[in-house]
Amino acid sequence: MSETRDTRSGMVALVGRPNVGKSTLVNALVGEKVSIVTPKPQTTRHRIIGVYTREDLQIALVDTPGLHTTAKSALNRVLNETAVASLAGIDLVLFMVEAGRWRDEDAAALARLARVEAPVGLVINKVDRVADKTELLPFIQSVSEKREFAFVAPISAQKGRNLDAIIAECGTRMPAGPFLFPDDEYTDRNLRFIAAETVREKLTLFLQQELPYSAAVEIERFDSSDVPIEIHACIWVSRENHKAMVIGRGGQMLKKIGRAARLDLVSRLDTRVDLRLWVKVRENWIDSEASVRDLGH
Ligand SMILES: Nc1nc2c(ncn2[C@@H]2O[C@H](COP(=O)(O)OP(=O)(O)OP(=O)(O)O)[C@@H](O)[C@H]2O)c(=O)[nH]1
Ligand SMILES: [Mg+2]
Repeated sequence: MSETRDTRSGMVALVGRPNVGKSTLVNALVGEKVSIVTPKPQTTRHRIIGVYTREDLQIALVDTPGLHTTAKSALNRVLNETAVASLAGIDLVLFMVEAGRWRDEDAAALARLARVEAPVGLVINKVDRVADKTELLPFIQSVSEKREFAFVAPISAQKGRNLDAIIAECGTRMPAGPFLFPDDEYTDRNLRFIAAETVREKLTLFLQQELPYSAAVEIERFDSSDVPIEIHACIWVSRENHKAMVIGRGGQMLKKIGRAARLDLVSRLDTRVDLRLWVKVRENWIDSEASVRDLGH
């Protein structure tokens, strides 16, 4: 007789305004860098799945772009749409906020969950930043009253605090059934995507102001048939003066971005990587829905 395991498996979406720490939590739970993280809002631009697997349980954690209210450009609109569309077929939603900070954008993000049928858990992140813990309780109380939450979990995604509680709360709400992903797979994204995101992460980290939001990365060549793996990436910017900023004086900035991205990829792929970068201008691409979609969003 064949042996059947009692397993649970389901989908959990992380939702919240930009910068609350959704991607950090996905990475911490999965134990791998699935989704890029930067101190700047609107870092995540795609629906990215990170897979948590243990013997009897698999949770597909769906990272989403932060929901924002300043939906001025076509890119902004597409990001919000991506986040909301990610809620289809979800078993549980984690609504994430920052401890002690409730903003209009949090309220707007929560409002978008009004018609969601799945249970919604409240995750209060960055509790490590609250020095006086007595301030935490009234904050948790006031946010919990804003809708019916299945549970409340104060955590620090960055410091790894109380993450067991998240797994436990998610685990009990996952339907019984076979795993959705092979148990050695930790993301639904391929290396090509990961390479593009790694370049975008360094670009966002090293360049100030609004430039990173108007930059996209496209992989033009990805050849892993030999060592080193050969990757050619194009950084698309929306204005001519942005191109000069990305390249930097004497090409210094582009070199810095390339070096940091390459080192990251080498340690992740555990092999040598030959990464080449180009910068090209596509005028005002963030304002054109066709260009936004064309560049992979
Ligand atoms: N102090 C502290 N910082 C955190 C914690 N979790 C995340 N951060 C920081 O918060 C910033 C934003 O984190 P992300 O994970 O990129 O946030 P996000 O919600 O995915 O943001 P978007 O993708 O823009 O929607 C980064 O600088 C993180 O290092 C935490 O528990 N404590
Ligand atoms: Mg993110």
